[in-house]
Amino acid sequence: MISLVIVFLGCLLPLLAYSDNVIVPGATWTDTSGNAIQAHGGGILKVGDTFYWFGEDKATNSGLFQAVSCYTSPDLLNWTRQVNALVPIDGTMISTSNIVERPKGKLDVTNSEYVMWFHSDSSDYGAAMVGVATSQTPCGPYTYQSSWRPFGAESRDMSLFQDDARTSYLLYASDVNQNFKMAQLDTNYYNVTAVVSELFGATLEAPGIIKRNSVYYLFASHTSGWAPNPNKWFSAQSMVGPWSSQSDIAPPAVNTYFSQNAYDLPLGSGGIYMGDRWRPDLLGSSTYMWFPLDWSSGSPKIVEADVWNVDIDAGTYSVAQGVGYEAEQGLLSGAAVLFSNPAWSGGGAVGWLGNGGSVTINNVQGNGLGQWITISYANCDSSWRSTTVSVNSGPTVPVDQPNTGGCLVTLTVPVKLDLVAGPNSITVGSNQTTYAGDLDKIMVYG
Ligand SMILES: [Ca+2]
Repeated sequence: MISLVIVFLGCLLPLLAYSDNVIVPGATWTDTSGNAIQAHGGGILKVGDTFYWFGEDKATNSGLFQAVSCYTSPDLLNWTRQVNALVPIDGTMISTSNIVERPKGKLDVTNSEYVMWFHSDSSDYGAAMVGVATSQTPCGPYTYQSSWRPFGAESRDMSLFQDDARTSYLLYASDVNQNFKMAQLDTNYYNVTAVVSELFGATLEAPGIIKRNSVYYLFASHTSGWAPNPNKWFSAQSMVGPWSSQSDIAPPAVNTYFSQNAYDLPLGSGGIYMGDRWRPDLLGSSTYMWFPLDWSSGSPKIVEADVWNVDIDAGTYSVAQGVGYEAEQGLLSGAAVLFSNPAWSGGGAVGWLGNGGSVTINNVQGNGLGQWITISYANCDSSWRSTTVSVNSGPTVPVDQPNTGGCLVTLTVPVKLDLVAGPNSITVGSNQTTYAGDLDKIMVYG
């Protein structure tokens, strides 16, 4: 009997540990082997019923080229790492002393060939080229072809947009990132044939396009290095424009929930914003910020979803409804102080956490399973903070807190915790010698 139980657990635990049925922006996402997903600045290619996610492997935290990874998934939730799609080649523009960013793969039906485009650059970003690689299979490995400047002009941040089976476009930041250009590809997808649109002086990066009801929606960030900014959308009836003036895809104060666009995937009558939460001092720990894109207001907006699910077949998404607990209702300890301001949820928050200050929120209802908790906080420093969280006086778990861009601007960060079924006490800010962000509230999911 005992051995039977052990065998059963041995089979069950990996499934519980590694399969996930929700998307939690900002969490460390793991693949089906339990390793952190390394696919930054990524792009999605769908072939049949399989999604392929290409991205930058930054596991060594270097900005220099290590590999373009390839992950596959049937559902956008569970990802299996495959062979690397592109690996460095000494003495070329894709050596380990150069830059390969924002890889995007498309199927060229003319040649039945997969073609990957990427930002190909020198380590000082002075070369400013595009690179192209080709393969007979979606994950590759791809064969590097060449790097060059489209029409002799600079190309840095870029993406591909496939309009129909035979028509694709390069979207790229050109001319010292001042002018944003869209150029049609040739039928092989090996080169560009003509610039079809140019947004002069737009200073855009990190582009993507979703075509919806025959309207083209361009999504892009502005230029602020690794730091986030309010990402924008533009629309046009045709790829040759004219393009609308820019509009926000999220409240500008939150800087796109501290993320930058990487790819935009159609989903039913809406889409999915796929962004990166860059962490420049620890690039490999940068996380993925995917949110539903919703057009119900008539224009695209990010749905602020801390925990959500997607149904590929139905083309729909569902946002988990959590239970909120206000920090100001908690028990303050040490140097912690109560802040009052109508800008906070519930009118209050708790500050001076860490360095001896903490707050304990009691009667947090748990279900006895692992649960996602999000911490809503403000950090008006110019750099990241971190906080600790502990359940029922148990071990403290560190949680990173990016700067929020304002002392009354809140963001959420997720952490998965084991709550007991019934009431729990959650303590924030204990056992740390740095100052945590000001705590507005926590939300408990599941
Ligand atoms: Ca509050």
